[in-house]
Amino acid sequence: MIKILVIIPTFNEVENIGPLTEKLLRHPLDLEVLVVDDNSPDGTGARVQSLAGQDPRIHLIERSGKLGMGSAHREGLRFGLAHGYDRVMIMDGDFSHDPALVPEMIRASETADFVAGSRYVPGGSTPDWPWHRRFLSRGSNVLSRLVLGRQLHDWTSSYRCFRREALAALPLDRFQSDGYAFVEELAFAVVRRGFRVAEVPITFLDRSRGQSKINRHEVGKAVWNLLRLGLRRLFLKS
Ligand SMILES: Nc1nc2c(ncn2[C@@H]2O[C@H](COP(=O)(O)OP(=O)(O)OP(=O)(O)O)[C@@H](O)[C@H]2O)c(=O)[nH]1
Ligand SMILES: [Mg+2]
Repeated sequence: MIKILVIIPTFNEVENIGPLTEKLLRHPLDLEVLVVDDNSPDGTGARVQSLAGQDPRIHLIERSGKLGMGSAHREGLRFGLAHGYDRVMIMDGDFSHDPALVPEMIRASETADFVAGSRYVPGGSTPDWPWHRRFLSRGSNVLSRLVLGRQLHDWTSSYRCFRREALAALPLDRFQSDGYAFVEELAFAVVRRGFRVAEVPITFLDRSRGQSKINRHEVGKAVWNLLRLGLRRLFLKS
């Protein structure tokens, strides 16, 4: 059976992380979970540590403070490479990404090097969002398709699955963004290298517990990063 790692970055997800890891580990797959926690004040790290004591399939990287979601993804991806997993997945720790879709993402990865859970292919949706949030996300994906390419319909989704070989080809140390912008930068690096991509439709639900961490500063940084990647695409053809 293929070895799967699911990375979950967390900052204050103490109510979500237990039920989420439980659902993930119930799949009849050779699957392990890595939580990358940024010393959450609500005690997420301690909760995960106690879960890890009961189940060796749960791993924890505890960092000193809030270093950003993108840098947590990066740290998790490095762990995945170092420990020989065949597939490395990433998902949010707030149930916005349905853990029941893991087998479908893994199936899609049989013929794709990179699978994105997508809100913007037929069957995908964001039913909970007010119009302004839809507008922002849709708008940034329209822009991303113009700037980065048409290979993906959802460049900013952080529900993902990598085949090991694709991940190993990426220069993880050279990525410049640490926050939400990293998500796009990573997908762009995959596409630029000509890897096979696939999208699985997802219904993105709002978190029912805990607080949102996205803010205007992060959105601004993501827009700036998009422009930077676009310029690179224009001037560096490789
Ligand atoms: N390790 C780490 N995880 C983070 C950080 N910021 C956010 N996260 C986690 O990244 C995932 C996505 O963040 P969310 O706060 O849900 O952001 P969002 O999904 O854009 O916003 P909402 O769904 O509206 O709450 C969640 O699991 C967060 O706990 C961070 O600085 N460090
Ligand atoms: Mg969320």
